[in-house]
Amino acid sequence: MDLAESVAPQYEALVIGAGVCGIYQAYCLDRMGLKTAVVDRASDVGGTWHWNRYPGCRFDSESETYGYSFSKDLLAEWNWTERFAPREETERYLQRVVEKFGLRKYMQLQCTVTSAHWDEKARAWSVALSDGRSLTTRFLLTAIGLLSAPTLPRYAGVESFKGQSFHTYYAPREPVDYSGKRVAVVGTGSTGVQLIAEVADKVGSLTVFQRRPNWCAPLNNGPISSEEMLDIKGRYDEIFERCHNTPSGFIHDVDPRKVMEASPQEREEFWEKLYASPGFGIWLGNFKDMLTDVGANAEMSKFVANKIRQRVKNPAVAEKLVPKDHGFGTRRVPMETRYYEAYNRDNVELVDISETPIERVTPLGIKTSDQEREFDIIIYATGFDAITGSFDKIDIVGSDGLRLKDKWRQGPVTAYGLAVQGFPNMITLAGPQSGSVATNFPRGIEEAVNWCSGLLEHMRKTNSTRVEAKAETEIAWGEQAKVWLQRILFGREQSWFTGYNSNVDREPTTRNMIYAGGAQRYREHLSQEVSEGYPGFEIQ
Ligand code: NA7
Repeated sequence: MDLAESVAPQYEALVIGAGVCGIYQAYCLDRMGLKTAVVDRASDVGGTWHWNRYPGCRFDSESETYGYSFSKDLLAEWNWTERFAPREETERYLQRVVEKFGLRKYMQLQCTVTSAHWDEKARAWSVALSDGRSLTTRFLLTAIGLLSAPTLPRYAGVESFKGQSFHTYYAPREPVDYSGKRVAVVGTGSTGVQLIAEVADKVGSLTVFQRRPNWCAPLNNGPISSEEMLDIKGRYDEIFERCHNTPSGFIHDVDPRKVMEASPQEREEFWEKLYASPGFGIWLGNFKDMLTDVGANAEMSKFVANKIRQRVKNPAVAEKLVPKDHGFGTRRVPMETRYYEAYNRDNVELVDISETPIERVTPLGIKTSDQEREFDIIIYATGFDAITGSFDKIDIVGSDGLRLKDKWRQGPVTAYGLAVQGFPNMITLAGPQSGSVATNFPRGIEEAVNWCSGLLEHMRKTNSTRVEAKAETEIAWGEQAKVWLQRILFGREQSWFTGYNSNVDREPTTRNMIYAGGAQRYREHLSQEVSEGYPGFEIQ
């Protein structure tokens, strides 16, 4: 179709992705009465919670902080059954939201977007799908997830393995029978840690291939009784208010003291309490300088190292599990349930591949520099080309033939993580440098979706059909992102938050991927844009 000749694009808004973010955006578009489509390559809604079917998958957000806050009716209806809900429950929750608010009619599933090209004359995006169709839309809203481009290791022979093998993201829908099987897990990030702890007592043998250990801390999960759920329902306003006022959008807020302001005994007691408490408190509710000061961080790391040494019986194995190259919390802290105890089992072996590197995957198993081990199942918990990886998979071409992939080649460049100069009418809802990355995800995306919906409403009221971020807005935002990242120890470490991934063709340097200034400051930036009439954007 020649867009220039068409009266209007087929859709006013096209959302890519039917996960947590896309579903809420669809709800807002529905309420605004815009002609909407939501496309997703999966066979059902749920995004992350549709895909990651590996054993042990669950979130590390307190369940009552993970649900949407927009509907009192929904909050009153839904019962979470565990402090930290498993994948299956969250998937059911998202499916229920879609049914409850009549959003199914917008969903076009098993539709992979292959390209999106901006047509200046039509002021619309032309979106190509893998099934051969092409859709046109005024606004393109990406809700493609932070971790939806899984990466396999680039070892020789990965394809040659004769047993069953999969990346955790693509774990089979059908239950896998682990009993009596010789299972290998490669990778010890949050995913590997959940998986290892869950399957250790269900397999014949488990061999963990660890490149770098992470600092893990107990999740302290437990059931939510019906009385507790009733109590939570009565406190939702207070719970969301609290999340609204922490930098991370979680219920955990930093302690106003510095590490060295507390006596050794006070420190020990505080850390013991955090270690025994549910969730991210130990990471995000710690002393205020724990994540910014090397000395303060080293004290905390010593405390956690001792916990690992106490929990792992074999001292040589314990030493391999204690990170030596980074401090506690300077990479994402995997939350665990009896993870370290898994290594006390006779059927579990830890292979330190920094000492004996993997040379290749063979038809029968994995060959390290010292021996070949045979397996029935190999599970790759090797992470993602995070945040920008799923953008790179779509051929996104803006005005003047500019490719997003090229623009972001040296790292993302954005206005508030939500828009990109040269890519009009595209809102990157959970994009790099947005407030959704380093936060309790549903809290972050509600902010982004509300802002986006407000912008679309503003454009409707002013009869505008084109919005584009200004170059100076991007420059200023890039500086903001850089400044905040440099203030935290996190910014110096190689992890997915800083764009590191050894399995993709990219310099292994840290990238300006996240905005670490905190949710409150981020909100202020967005509110200011609105109250001042969007000065950071060109609206026509
Ligand atoms: P992560 O946190 O990126 O962890 C990936 C793990 O896989 C990590 O231990 C890596 O070791 C390891 N890895 C990656 N590539 C290889 C190769 N080639 N060989 C051996 N080991 C490798 O991903 P997750 O899926 O665990 O977690 C992602 C997020 O999901 C998590 O933060 C939560 O927010 C939810 P490395 O440390 O790079 O040496």
